[in-house]
Amino acid sequence: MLNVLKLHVFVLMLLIGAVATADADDGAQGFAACLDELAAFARSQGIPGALADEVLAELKFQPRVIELDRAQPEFQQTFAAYLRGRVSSARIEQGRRLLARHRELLDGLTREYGVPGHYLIALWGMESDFGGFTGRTPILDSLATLACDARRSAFFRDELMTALRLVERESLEPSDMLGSWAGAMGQTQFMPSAYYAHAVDGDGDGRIDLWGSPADALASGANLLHSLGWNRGQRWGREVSLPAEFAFEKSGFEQPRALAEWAELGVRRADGAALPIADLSARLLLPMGHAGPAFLVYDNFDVLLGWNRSSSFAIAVGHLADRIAGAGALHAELPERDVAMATAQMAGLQQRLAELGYSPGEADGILGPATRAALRQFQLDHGLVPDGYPDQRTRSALVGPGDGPAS
Ligand SMILES: [Ca+2]
Repeated sequence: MLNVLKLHVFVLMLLIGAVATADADDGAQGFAACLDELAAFARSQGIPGALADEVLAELKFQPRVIELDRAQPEFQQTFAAYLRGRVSSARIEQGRRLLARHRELLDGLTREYGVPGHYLIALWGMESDFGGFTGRTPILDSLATLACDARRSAFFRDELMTALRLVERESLEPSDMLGSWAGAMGQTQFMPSAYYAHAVDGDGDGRIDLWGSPADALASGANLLHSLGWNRGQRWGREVSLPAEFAFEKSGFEQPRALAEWAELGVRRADGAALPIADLSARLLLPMGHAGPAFLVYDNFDVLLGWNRSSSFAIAVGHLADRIAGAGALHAELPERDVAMATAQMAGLQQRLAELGYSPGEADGILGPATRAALRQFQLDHGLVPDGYPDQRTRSALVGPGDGPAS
């Protein structure tokens, strides 16, 4: 029975063209064999054999890429540090200049795709500092190295295949395809699959060049957001102010409420004005807990999460877009005393929550929606402000005082 099963698995692997994986340790040797299998797989996918052989033969194993893929940040950056790093005054000013310079193109993109220009400029700034830095790693090397590594083999094999199709379709020179260590390319930092499916020719020269053409990058960003379901005429969300007495347990990504309901709960615009009257569903996010800024986010926030699954990223894009369009700084102070938590410390909190019967999700050291929901429940049960944020009081209640840096 076991042998039959093994045979089935073997046949299945042949059928799906499974690729042997090379350990970082046996590096180059396993890599050569893996490249042969990738070439065979490429042919089975209808990629011209001559092209695949020629491109793959030149690829080099990149041990540094494996190191970066394994690296866990020692500390999770605080939201305040993240936001300061990405929404700087220099970036806002350059964004405003570029918004003016590309006005005509951007207006056309808004008509066609529904996305206002300031969001496209903000994403351009976030991804590559407006084309100033697009990465220096040969991405075909990166993709092949990761495809030949066990951890995420199938995902990167498919991205490598798409990259080969791009070489053919866009007549790209493989050695010119530089990007991030994980294979993101050009001024929008698209993975090959996004480039292939969503990039468009913005300057009308008949080619899609995400490295050299700002117009192609901006149009491609607009097309991707449109494909992800951008709602024309709606914002990403906004900063809000909360009343002195507020039921913080109503916050969180998984708890949508009608805008009118938030207004009834006393939520106002950050400047104190009433919320707009609109038939919108919104969620209240408190990235730094009750002591930090509060945001109501709308459906377009989820569209930004489709670009990059990080709430900090999506808030930073939305806020940067607002600033580029002329808005002022956040009304709330970003708490200065907030200390970055070590990844291990955060994982310890998650483990403790699970031991106590809460459901924080995987103990990965990342403060995601499930962990925040578990923290809110724990805080409610222990008479703490239920904001889903592990401030010092909450950490002490969970694991006892004296654990980790005071904040
Ligand atoms: Ca073009």
